[in-house]
Amino acid sequence: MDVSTLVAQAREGRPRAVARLISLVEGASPQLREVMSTLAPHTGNAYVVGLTGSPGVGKSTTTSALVTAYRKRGKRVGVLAVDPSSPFSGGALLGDRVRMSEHASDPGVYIRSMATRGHLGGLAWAAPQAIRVLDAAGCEVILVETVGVGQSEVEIAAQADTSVVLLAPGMGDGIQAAKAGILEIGDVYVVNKADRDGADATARELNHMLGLGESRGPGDWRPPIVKTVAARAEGVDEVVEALEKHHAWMEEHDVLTARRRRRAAQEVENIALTALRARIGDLHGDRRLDALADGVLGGTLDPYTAADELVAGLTAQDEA
Ligand SMILES: Nc1nc2c(ncn2[C@@H]2O[C@H](COP(=O)(O)OP(=O)(O)OP(=O)(O)O)[C@@H](O)[C@H]2O)c(=O)[nH]1
Ligand SMILES: [Mg+2]
Repeated sequence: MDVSTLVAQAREGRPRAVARLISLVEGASPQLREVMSTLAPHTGNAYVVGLTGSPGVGKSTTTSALVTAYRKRGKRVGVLAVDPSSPFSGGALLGDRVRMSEHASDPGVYIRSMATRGHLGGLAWAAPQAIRVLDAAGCEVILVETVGVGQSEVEIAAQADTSVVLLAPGMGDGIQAAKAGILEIGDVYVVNKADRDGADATARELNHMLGLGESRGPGDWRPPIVKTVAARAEGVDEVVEALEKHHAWMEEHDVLTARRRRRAAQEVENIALTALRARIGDLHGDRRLDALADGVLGGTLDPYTAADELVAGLTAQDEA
C-alpha cells in the first residue's frame, strides 16, 4: 500500500494504518522519508505527556487511568509505551496490555508499545517519529510511558511537553530521585500508591528536595505534587488538572513553543548526525579518506583541516 493512502487512512483514525506507519518508523523503513513528509502538514496539534519513574511505581496503571479521564473529557488519546532496553516490541510490555485492555475496544484510544534498543539513534530517534504518527492520526493527548530507568527518563522528558515523574512510598525513591536527576525534569510529580504507608512522608521529602534548589520568580512554574491511588483511579482527576494547568502556563509564557522548537532542533540534529556518521562509516577504506590520512601522515594536512574537507566532501556529494 502506498504511503499517502496509509496516511489518509491513519487520519481517518484507522488503527491498522496507524500500526503500519509506526512499524515503518520502528523498522527504519526506506519509506520513512516519504512517511514523514506526508505526515508533516498534519502534525503539531497533540499535547505530549511523558511518564517516567522506577519500575513498578505504577506508570502503566496511572497511564490507563489517565486515558479513562481524558476519554471522559472527550479527547482522543494515544499511548506509546517505550522500552529502550529491549529490541523486541511487546515483550516486556505484555503486562501493560493487560492493564490497558479496558481501552482495547475504544476507537478513540490508540495504544502501541515500541522497542528501541538496537535502533539507529535509539529512543531519541524513534520515539518522536512515532509521536508524530499518533499526532497526525488525530490523538489530542499522547501519553508516553518509558519502561526502565536512567538515561531514558531524561531522554523521554526531552520529548514531552509535560513530564510527569512518579514515585511511590517505601521504594527509597527520594534518594534515587536526586541521583537520577529527575528532580530537574518533573513538571508534575505523582506520589502513587498513596494507599500504602509512607506516602505523606515521601511527598514531604520530595517537597523539601524540590524547594532546596529553588530560585523561582513569581511567574515561574512550581511543580505540584499529587498523591494518587492509580489502581483505584483516586487522585487521577487532580493529575489531569495539574497537566492542564501546566499546559496553560506553558502557553502563557511561550514555554510550549520554545520547548517544541528545541525538540525539533534536537531531532534534526540527531537525524543529520546519524546520516553523517553512516556516511563516514561507509568511507572506511575509501580512497578519499586514505588520501586525507596520507596528508596528515605526511604533514601536508593537519587533522582538523582534513576533517573539514571530509565533511565538506560528504555534503557537496549530496548537492551534486
Ligand atoms: N497498592 C497499590 N498498588 C498499585 C497502585 N498502582 C499500581 N499498583 C500496582 O503496582 C504494580 C505495578 O504497576 P504498573 O502500573 O505496572 O507499574 P509500572 O511503573 O508501569 O511498571 P513497569 O512498566 O514494569 O516499570 C501492579 O501490580 C499494580 O497493580 C496503587 O495506587 N496502589
Ligand atoms: Mg509499565
